[in-house]
This record gives sequence, structure tokens and C-alpha cells, in this order.
Amino acid sequence: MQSYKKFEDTIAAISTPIGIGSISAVRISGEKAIKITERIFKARDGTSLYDVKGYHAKLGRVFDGKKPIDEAVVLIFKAPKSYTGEDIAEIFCHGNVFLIKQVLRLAINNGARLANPGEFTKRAFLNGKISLEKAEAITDLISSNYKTALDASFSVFEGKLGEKIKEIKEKFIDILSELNARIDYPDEDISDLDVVNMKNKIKLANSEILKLINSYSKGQVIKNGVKTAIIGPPNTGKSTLMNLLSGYQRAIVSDIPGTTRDTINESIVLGDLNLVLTDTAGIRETNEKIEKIGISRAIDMAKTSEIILLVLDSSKEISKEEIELLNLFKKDKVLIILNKSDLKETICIDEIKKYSYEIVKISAKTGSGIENLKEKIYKLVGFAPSDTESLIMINERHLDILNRSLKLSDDAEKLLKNEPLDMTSEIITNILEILTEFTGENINEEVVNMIFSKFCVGK
Ligand SMILES: Nc1nc2c(ncn2[C@@H]2O[C@H](COP(=O)(O)OP(=O)(O)OP(=O)(O)O)[C@@H](O)[C@H]2O)c(=O)[nH]1
Ligand SMILES: [Mg+2]
Repeated sequence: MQSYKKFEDTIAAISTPIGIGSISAVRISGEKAIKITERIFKARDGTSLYDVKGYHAKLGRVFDGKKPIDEAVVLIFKAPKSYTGEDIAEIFCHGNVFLIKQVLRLAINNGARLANPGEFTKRAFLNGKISLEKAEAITDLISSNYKTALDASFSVFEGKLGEKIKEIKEKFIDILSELNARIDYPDEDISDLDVVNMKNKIKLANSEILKLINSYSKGQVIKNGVKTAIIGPPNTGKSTLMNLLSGYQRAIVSDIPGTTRDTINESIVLGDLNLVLTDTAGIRETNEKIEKIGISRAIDMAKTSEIILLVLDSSKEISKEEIELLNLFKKDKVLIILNKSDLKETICIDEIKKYSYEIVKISAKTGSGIENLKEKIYKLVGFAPSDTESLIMINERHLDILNRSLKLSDDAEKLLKNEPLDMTSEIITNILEILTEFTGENINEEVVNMIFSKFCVGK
């Protein structure tokens, strides 16, 4: 049976975005939630909120003293059947910023305290309503800018990562019990430890941990997008490509070389992959002051990007400057785009092939070759569309837990010999303790506070 904590304060916050909308909500949670709401809200049918059952709503009016300020719906949740495990009243008003702030102020004047960031979810965690990794998945979910990141955090929220960790823990428990049987009952008639078999079991658990750790870099890619610079000489069609990928006329396109001066950013979705694109000034020798600044920005951008799309004009012969560009960057982050494939090909492809970059032919003007481009970008990033279907870790704390576990588990595997088994047993016990940090069962208060401080107010 879950025991529920009694928090002294009843907390309140605006739970909907601050802005104009059809409704806004104030959430009040704690022992006095209903008492406070009863002071500022009167149901139209005269029912006292104390008599309203959990999961039931009442239509009525919110009062500032004797003055009604808005018509509202109050939704009641009764402890322990609520998000926090406490009594909760949610007041739904019309979506006006001043109005909802006034309702919050009324709740506070009548005995609630303003909730800290993440405090509702923190109470839910401390009341055993959700595990820590699920609480974290809620922040990841709310802050996801991309659909794939949203899917990944939702699968953590649904408990998929928790299940995987449980499986790994069971593997270690199995190993530990075999070791401990021999340590605790040395005189009993138990067969000698099969060291090779035991090492294999540890290796298997290791490989499961490693799989999750490896998914983290993919998690970062889908969470933050891949920083991608579009660079190349002037007039090769960089801005045209930027516009094609963005789906609208983001950058100015013209046949005058040197059109783009500054860097231009746009986040785009390419199939299942998110790219943070930067279109840059065409690189060439120039004495023009502003253009020079733009070119140096382009080079800086290329250096700090994860991948570079180097756009060349395939209808022209390759220039000395282009050859210099080909020498400038690391091979594994560059994709050569031979643009203007709708025109007659003049560029000497063999010359470019010498540099052993990946090459793709497209026409940014007609859109031909885009599917090919997408595949080459996936390849360059090391991303497969099916990746989004497997379990992906996106949270840094989870990564840290798994890294620490993996290190110990490696040690355990190396250390394991026939005798003595005590050391290995101790290490495995440690791993199990570390893995428990996932759900937050044995985690200290400071860490809990740090995790919830990253939440937004009202969640
Ligand atoms: N035929 C053809 N023309 C293209 C293609 N892509 C771009 N262009 C034309 O090439 C010219 C230059 O295009 P931009 O996209 O402005 O080139 P840019 O590389 O951004 O040029 P700067 O900003 O000056 O560095 C424009 O007239 C475009 O219409 C293409 O695939 N085929
Ligand atoms: Mg341009």
C-alpha cells in the first residue's frame, strides 16, 4: 500500500500557457485545495465543492470578494486519485492573461502558495504516483520541438525504458544470486562456478547497457537536430536549396553572385531527421568589407557544424577556389552537392571524386534528386529511419547512470575468477544500487530538487 506524504502547503500555479486562448487554468493542489477554491468560486447550482466527487466538474463563477470576475468550470480530483496524489482543484476560466493572473492571486490570497517549477510533478513523484524517469520524460515531452523527440520521450513516459532497465536488473540479480549462493554456503553441495558461463552472462548484460548508451547520440540528434551548414562559392544555388528544404522562400535568391551576406538559420524536418540549417554567404576572394565578414562567418559556421553541404554548380568547370574549399574540411562531415543537374553537366566529376567525399547530383530549382540527397544525409549522420522505432535515450541523467553501471560491470567481468567471489558480488550489488536511481527509489533530496527545478511552473 502506497503511503502518501502530507505537505504543509497547498500550492497553486497557472497550468496553461500565458497568452490568449479559449481557456486558461489555475491548478491548486494540497490539503486545502478545495477549501481555498470554495472561498473564491460559487457553483451555479449552489453545491458546495466539499460535496463534489472526484473527477467531477461544476460550472459557476469566480469571485474577488463579492464581485464576480468570470464564469468558470472547476474540476475536482480527490486524493489519492489525482496527478499529485493530493486533493486538486482546477479552475478553468476564459483565456485572458490578466484574468487568469487575478484568479491565481485570489488563490494565493486565500491560503495557497505559488508553486515552484515542477512542484506538482515533484509531489506526484514523492507520493509514488510516478517514477523519476517518467517525471523526466514529462519535461522532455513538453520541451520536444520535433515529432521524433516527442515519440522518444513518450515511449520513456510509457515505461518502455523502465521495462528495459528492469530486464537488465534481473540479469544482474540472477548473476548475484549465483555468486552469493557460493559465498554464503561454501560447504553446501553446490557445483563450482562455471566462470566462462558467468562471464558471458555479465557480457550479455553489458551489451544491453551499451545498446542504450549508444542510442543517446541518436537521442541528441533527434532532440536538438543536426547542425548543418550550406556552403560553397557564390551563385551555386545554396539559397535555392535552403528554400527548397524549408518549403518556403526563406532566403533571397538572385543570379547576382554574392546575394547572401549574413548567415540565415532555419529548422527543418527531413523525413524522420531534424536539421538546423544555415545558409551562408558564397565563398570567394573579395575586397568588399561586408562580404568579407559574411564569408568568414560562413567558414566559422562550417567548422562548428556537424555536417556540411558543399554546393557546387555542375554546369560550370571547377575553379581553383572550389578546389581550395574541398581541402578545407574533414571528409566525414561533408556531402558534395552538384547542383543545377537540369543544365548541361560541365564540371569534371573525376576531379572531385579524387577527394573521396560522398557526392549527390540535384537540381534545387526543380527538386530532382532530393530523395537521394535525403538518403546521403542520413548516411552521413549515421541515422536510419528505423532508429526512431527502437528505444532511444534522450536524458543525460539516464546516460550517466548507465555509464557508471557499464564501467562497474566491465570491472566485474574482468575480475571474475573462481575464487574469491566476494569482490565481484560487491560490484554487482553496487550496479543494482546504481540502476535503482532510474526510478528514483534511492536517490537523495538534492538530486530530486535539481531534476524538478528544470520543469516549468505549473507542471
Ligand atoms: N538552372 C538552375 N538554376 C539554379 C538552380 N539552383 C539555383 N539556380 C539559380 O542560380 C542562381 C543563384 O542561386 P542562389 O540560390 O541565389 O545561389 P547562392 O549560392 O545562394 O548564391 P550567393 O548567395 O550569391 O552565394 C539563381 O538565378 C537561381 O535561380 C538549379 O538547380 N538549376
Ligand atoms: Mg545565397
